[in-house]
Amino acid sequence: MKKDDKIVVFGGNGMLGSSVVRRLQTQNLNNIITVSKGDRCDLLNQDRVNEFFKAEKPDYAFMVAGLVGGIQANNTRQADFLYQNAMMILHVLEALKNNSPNTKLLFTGSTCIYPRENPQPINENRFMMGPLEETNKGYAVAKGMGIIGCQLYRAQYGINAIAAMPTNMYGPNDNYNVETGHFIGALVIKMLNAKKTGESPTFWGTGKPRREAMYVDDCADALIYLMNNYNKPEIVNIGTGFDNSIREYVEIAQKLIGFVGEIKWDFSKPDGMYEKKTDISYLLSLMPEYKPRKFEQGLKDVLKADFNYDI
Ligand code: GFB
Repeated sequence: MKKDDKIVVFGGNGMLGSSVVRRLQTQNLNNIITVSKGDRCDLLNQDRVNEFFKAEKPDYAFMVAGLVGGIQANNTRQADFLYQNAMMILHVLEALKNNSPNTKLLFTGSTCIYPRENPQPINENRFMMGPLEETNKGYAVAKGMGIIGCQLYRAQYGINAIAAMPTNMYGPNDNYNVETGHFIGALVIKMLNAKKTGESPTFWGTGKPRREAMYVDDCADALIYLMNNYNKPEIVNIGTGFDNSIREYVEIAQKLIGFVGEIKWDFSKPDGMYEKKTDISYLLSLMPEYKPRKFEQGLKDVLKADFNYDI
């Protein structure tokens, strides 16, 4: 990407989209259009998306928009997650084909596209190799369809569409709603609140599942790198390569924030996938300098960025 290139970030107000914008700006890339929910370009409306691409003809488009949420939001709104995420990427691909075929597209999926059970760490070749996790089936099918969409529009129409699969993320501008958000965002809010009130926080499930936790800016840097350097149909994992159990994350946050009371667990809530550590060897072969920060550092960074809480 060069200084004057026109770059669109779909989902530019979200956690990942806003991070992509911030990180582009640090590279002096400022010709950026952000598109968010409620804007002129409603991604659920093919006509609006067509008009947008016809008018703007951007050089690059980061498709990081989507209906996203944690395990409970996914599990209880499976049809919405399926429909909205599937339609958004199909509309973008179709609009590109008809109105702006020279735009390079980067689509973000998710590691939940992989089967429920995998040899760890999960290599990209596990896509479509087995039954999906039930708690996010709708989202996973939509994101998997997006991958195939990118590959098929590339093969049939020559669209330069690439697809990256980020692992679980947290960071500035996260969704801190404890009902609909992901685990790390909820962990931060619940632990800060426990420290303030002295009341025990309650976490979901058994605490045994293992997850990676990637700081969103590290993901954004990898996406920007891929946009600049990668032009193939094969998907690329963006993870950390290291994981912890949910219980271990709670202990780390407890120690860092300084809450000494009891932790409660709500076993009626689902655990989801037992483990999903990503194999990031393909990404490292493309971007040898990729070095995602450790969770302890990222937690300090997000506490400072979003809560002005300096440790
Ligand atoms: O991050 P999370 O909501 O989503 O939950 P997934 C991760 C794990 O943390 C689960 C546990 O085992 C939860 O039961 N957990 C414990 C909590 N306490 C909490 C809490 O207070 N809030 C939340 N949210 N979880 C998502 C998918 O799955 O992964 C999405 O649903 C997406 O589609 C994302 O793909 C990457 O990791 O289970």
